[in-house]
Amino acid sequence: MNKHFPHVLLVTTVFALPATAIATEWTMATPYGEASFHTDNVRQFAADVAEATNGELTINVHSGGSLVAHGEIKPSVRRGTIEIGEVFLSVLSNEDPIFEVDTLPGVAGSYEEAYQLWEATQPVISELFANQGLMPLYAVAWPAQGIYTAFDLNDPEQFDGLRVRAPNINTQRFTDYLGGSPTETEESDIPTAFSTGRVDAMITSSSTGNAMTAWDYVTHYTDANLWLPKNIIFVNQRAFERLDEPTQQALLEAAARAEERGWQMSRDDNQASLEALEANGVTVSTPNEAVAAALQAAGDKLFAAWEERAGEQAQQVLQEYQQQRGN
Ligand code: PCA
Repeated sequence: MNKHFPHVLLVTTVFALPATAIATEWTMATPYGEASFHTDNVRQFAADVAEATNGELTINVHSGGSLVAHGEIKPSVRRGTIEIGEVFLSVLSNEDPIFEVDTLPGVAGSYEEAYQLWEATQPVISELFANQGLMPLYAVAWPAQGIYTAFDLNDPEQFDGLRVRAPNINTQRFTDYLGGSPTETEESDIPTAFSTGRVDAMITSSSTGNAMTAWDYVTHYTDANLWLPKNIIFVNQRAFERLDEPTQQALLEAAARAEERGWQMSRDDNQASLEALEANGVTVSTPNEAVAAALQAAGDKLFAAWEERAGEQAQQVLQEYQQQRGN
């Protein structure tokens, strides 16, 4: 330290900072826990953004609904209380039926089709978000949904009165049509729901079964390939506009990479999770004929009910997707 000119050091330090060094910090809320590949992907996305902007934009990720509950994430980003969030897209179905088109059976039964469906619906979804001052950044599919039970599911009558945990309204309807009794439960509440006997079964993916150590509660996973629903990551439009142009670009580029990486992570995590389930003693199988027929009948009903709810725009988007897919 220069005893005679202490201010020299101070002045040098201040001037050493670049003119644009007012770093921005964003708060991000996600609904799924640290064991989810979606959260992994979000964390990599945040790290990419920090690196590409030299720390000008830092995204602080709060996973598992720890800061904001799932249902409050979108309203909070809308209000600007937090800048960025992730939700399970189909939980927005009460706002518009287009948000639940990825939780309908027979629409997209593979990753390729699920991605085509995302491409087909993205413009409408972006428009609906934009009307609320929000901007989607990317979306990533979960592995196909299946059914976890504490017995070998081989007869549709086993659905009678079965208390099934479901992640969204359409899965609840589907459960209803099968004769079961659905309960909507957040991922983080799954262990309590089983341990307190509130549910006997659940519909979700291999990934969530693995992340939630399903083998603690169930013995069988019926890999029914019901549908591949998505999570969507979105930002408050005004917060985005407050960023300078290079930072906006860096964010969008990191989002594009996160989308590509996320879909691959989903495929890989599906494989790894199916193996983990089996390694932990869960029997994994596909539905037998009788169960498949019951799932098909419930699925047809679900689809018909959606068509009735859906407006012209949603139906048209679905038709365009189906034509592109070659149906
Ligand atoms: N996991 C999430 C959504 C769909 C999935 O596979 C859940 O069950 O909550």
